[in-house]
Amino acid sequence: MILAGLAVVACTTAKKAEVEKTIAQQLFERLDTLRQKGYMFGHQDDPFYGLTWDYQPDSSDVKNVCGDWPAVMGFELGGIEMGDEKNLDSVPFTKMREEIVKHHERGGIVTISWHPRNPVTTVEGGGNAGQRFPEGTAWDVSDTTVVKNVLPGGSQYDKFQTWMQRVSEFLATLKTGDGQPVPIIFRPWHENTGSWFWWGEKLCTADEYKALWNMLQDKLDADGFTNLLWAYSPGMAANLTTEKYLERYPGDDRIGLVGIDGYQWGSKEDFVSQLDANLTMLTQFAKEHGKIAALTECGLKNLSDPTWWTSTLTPVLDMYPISYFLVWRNYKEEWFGPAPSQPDAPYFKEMFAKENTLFLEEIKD
Ligand code: BMA
Repeated sequence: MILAGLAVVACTTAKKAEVEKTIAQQLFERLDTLRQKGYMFGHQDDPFYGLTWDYQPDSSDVKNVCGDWPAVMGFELGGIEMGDEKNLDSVPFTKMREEIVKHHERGGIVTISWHPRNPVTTVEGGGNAGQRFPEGTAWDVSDTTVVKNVLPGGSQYDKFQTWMQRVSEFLATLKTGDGQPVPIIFRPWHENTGSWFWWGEKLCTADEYKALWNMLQDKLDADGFTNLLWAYSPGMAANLTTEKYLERYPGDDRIGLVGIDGYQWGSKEDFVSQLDANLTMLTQFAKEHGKIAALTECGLKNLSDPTWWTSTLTPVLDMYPISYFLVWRNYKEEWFGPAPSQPDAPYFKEMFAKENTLFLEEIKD
């Protein structure tokens, strides 16, 4: 009897734990399961604009090439901190909210990045007030004390608290019709081992970087977000060893997904060998630390080699247990995704047809 009673208690507890899994934990498990089928394709700003269109309902260059939506869609918060109505790439935040919820409801996965302006050098009104790139933007590295200045005791502390509050308020609106928060891979402070953003390697110490990370994470935790799977993603680099990766890593208790951002800017050979070496390190790291690995950003600008998808990228990705790769946006002057009637479209379709590349239809529950 006692034993039976205990069994009931144990069973109820297990059930409760199941029920109490946070949305972020459930997302982690979903990614972990899907990874066994293959790796997902992701595209930044997919539903907003493409090479020949802007803001048409239910459109997507990817879908117009292969017939399916990307499994993962990336969205960008830059500008929300200023209270702007549109992000730094002119996407209205109201549209962004709609498309985030829509993609989640059609069974897709959402990831969010943030390129906040430089709190020291921006002026009130930011780009809209006439500041010219890179002045005042995330890419403005003219002042090397920005991170220090947003931390407690710094001159920009109060301003930055407001900026984080605006992020929090936007994230709080990402809910389905019945009030359920959308699961999100949240990926702030990325490419931090380079020095092109104000939170980059030469712009702050490792301790300052971690304090910056923690300040944002602690704030959003305190605000009650349990739907954010936190992703850490330095840039691909020749020297990206495990030690290097760990130098600014916020810690196993803070991170669910580990990534790298790696573009091909030079030769195919250099890209392939660096990607290969970095993914070896990353997937080993993920295994040892119990994390999901992903190529959180990648691409070849304007697909200058149309065969890139199948000749360069996937032969490397096929060798590693990554969750997804995401290519950046199809901006008319600089695009990383496929588009109809572009020379890379047939190669993209070939990649789409591969068994282990996952698009929306293959990941829906
Ligand atoms: C960059 C470029 C910029 C854009 C930024 C944020 O890599 O695409 O044009 O503003 O990402 O999306």
